[in-house]
Amino acid sequence: MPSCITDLIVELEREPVLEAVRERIDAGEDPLVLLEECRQGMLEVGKRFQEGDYYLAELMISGELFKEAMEILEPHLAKVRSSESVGTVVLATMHGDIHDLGKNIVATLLRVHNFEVHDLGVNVAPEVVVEKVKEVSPDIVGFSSLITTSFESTRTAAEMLVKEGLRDKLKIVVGGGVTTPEFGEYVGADFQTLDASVGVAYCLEAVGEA
Ligand code: B12
Repeated sequence: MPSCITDLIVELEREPVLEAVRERIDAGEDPLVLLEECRQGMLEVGKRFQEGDYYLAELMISGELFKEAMEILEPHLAKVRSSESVGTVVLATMHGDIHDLGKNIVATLLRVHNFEVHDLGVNVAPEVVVEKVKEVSPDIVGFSSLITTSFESTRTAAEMLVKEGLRDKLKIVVGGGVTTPEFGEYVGADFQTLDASVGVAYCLEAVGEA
């Protein structure tokens, strides 16, 4: 059953979305529940885009709207944060892909759980990932993938980590709307998920904090 926030996002109703998010967060609702309702809305927007009912303009508006909703939720997600680092994560959206909303959520949630996060941004070349891994020796490398054009660069980055002898010292996690367990295998990842919270739980387990 789609929630009110999900429906409002699909209809691109900016003010009502932001109002509903504010009201429900003020009423003490779990920010992760609200985040998931927003994400469901984005999935439906994507479906309408794919079916030709929405165009790029609607896709862009939904992206901005989602970002604004996250600005309201983020301080509430960050509330539980303390200070001691439990591990290091390098995050990237790889070459060919400029989607970053999901990656940014993962970064926030990881920081909430006291990971040191090095977010390399979007459209990242595989070499940049390798350089960062050499520099910060992370426990985990996370790739966010929302479009099939970034599949090859993601795999290349993972292969380069193997060639450089860095792969055994870290876990690779992939996530993002178009990823599947098969994509995880293709990349040689240790874990794949469509859910940021599940991904963070895996990362905590990987560093012995679960
Ligand atoms: C918003 C959006 C945009 C915005 C992006 C804004 C931004 N700053 O990110 C804009 C308008 C820029 C955009 C552009 C395009 N888009 Co677009 N976009 C979307 C849309 C509607 C929502 C994506 C989104 O942000 N969802 C909300 C977030 C929160 O969800 P999420 O990313 O999945 O993240 C969650 C989990 O997956 C997980 N997660 C994500 N990353 C990671 C990483 C790790 C390590 C872990 C553990 C977890 C994790 O955590 C998040 C929370 O749980 C999707 C539809 C869809 N089905 O996803 C299409 C979609 C991704 N776009 C698509 C397309 C085709 C495009 C364009 C090519 C359109 C065009 N003709 O120009 C361009 C791409 C340009 C490029 N090279 O990248 C297609 C991709 C199709 C495919 N199979 O490859 C989709 C699927 C739409 C569709 N159904 O056709 N898009």
